[in-house]
Amino acid sequence: MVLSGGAIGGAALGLSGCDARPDTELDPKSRQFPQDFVWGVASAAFQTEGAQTADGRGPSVWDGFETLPGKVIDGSDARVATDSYRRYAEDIDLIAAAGLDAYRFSISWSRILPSGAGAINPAGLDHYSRMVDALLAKGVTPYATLFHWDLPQGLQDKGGWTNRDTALRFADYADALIDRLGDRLKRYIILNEAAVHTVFGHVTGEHAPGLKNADLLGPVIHHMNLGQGLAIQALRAGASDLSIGTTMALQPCRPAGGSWALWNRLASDGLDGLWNRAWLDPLFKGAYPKVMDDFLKGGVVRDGDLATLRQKVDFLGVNYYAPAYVRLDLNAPGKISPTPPPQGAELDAFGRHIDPSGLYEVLEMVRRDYGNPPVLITENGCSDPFGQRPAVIDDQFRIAYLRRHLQAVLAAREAGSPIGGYFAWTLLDNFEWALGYTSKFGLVAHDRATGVRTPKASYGWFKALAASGALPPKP
Ligand code: IFM
Repeated sequence: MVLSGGAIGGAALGLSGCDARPDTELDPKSRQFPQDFVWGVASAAFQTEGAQTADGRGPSVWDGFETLPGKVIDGSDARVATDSYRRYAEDIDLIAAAGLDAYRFSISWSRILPSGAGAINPAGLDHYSRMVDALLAKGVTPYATLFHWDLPQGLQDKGGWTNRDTALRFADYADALIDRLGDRLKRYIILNEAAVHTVFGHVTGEHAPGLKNADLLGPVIHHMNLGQGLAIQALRAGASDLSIGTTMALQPCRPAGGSWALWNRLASDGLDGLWNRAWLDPLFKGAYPKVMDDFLKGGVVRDGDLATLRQKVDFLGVNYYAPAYVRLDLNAPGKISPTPPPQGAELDAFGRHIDPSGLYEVLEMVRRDYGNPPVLITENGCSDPFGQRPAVIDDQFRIAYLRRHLQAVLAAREAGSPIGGYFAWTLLDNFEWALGYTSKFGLVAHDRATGVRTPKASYGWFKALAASGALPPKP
């Protein structure tokens, strides 16, 4: 990762307990989740829907990006994906058959407004209306994410999130949704992992729109935060009985070399500011962390904006996979470089540290620094080994991953975090962005040749957990 010099401008020295803790230190007193705990699975439109030209959908930034040579490692695309635009009823059957309470999916902005703004496409709204009805008919509560990285290409052509106008258009989109779906769709998640879209889409260029310019960080971050504030206002103006949240990819940011590596602490504190706090501070405090000062120079933030960014949310969505390890790198344009996890750390298929205590740590941060809001774990899960074909059906490694992270959730609840639900990522093996289909996160395998869906061992395990609410101990 490469971030501009501003990234470390506000970094403060000082130690915060940031080293991994063994699972045994997170042993909860009780392994029982409460009766009203929400069990669900999560997905995203671009990764599952396919049907990219159906019913008047306009292109998103990912449509063009996925066709560029070298951008998706297996040369694949999401033109069909899991075909869930057409086969959503089968997906819903799987969710209902597992006895899950909720389905978190995302809405494709360019199905509703094909060029991102202007005329509404009723056929796009009809699709999600049918889907919401189908979920409700099966007793599954829909949670809709408004933005999961698939910005309409029409808006990208005008600067995308670097352009303040995109924030206003986002509010129009929210308005169109509440107008048509608000009588039945009551739970909304505004942004998904805005930090990932910002950094990988605008700084490293690994995701759409494929830009590589750290100077864009300030405008992109601010306009996404602004769009979020305006969208929340639009939703609340349309209905008074909504539950609205937003989802962040929270990561403990750890210095290479451990807590005493003071130089590297400059980098890890800088990353914490940009990755976590540049989103949490505006929402909960109406301010940006100091690290953002350099990035926001030149009038990006206008009078009145900060009040718009600070909105009441009914929950914070936390996505967690792994901690980030970084070092100070004066020769890198950004001075922050990613480093491998410490030697001996247990790694996932991405080479990331499998560390449930990192989840506990970010929940602790939310509790301590942001007023302890209600939390939903809106994503957590792990991939098969890269390139694994066919998918691992007896996926004991995934069961272990889920169990260990849910143990951290129980421990965080006992420490006082009001965590009301957990959504596994994801229902079906699907299009994993730049990794194409080489990475499989599903509780259910998807055969791309036939479309057949085959539940894995983890699906059965999660089903039993949702039924009992009792987390099994380590076998
Ligand atoms: O597939 C992604 C998802 O789109 C966002 N969160 C992380 C998942 C796994 O990498």
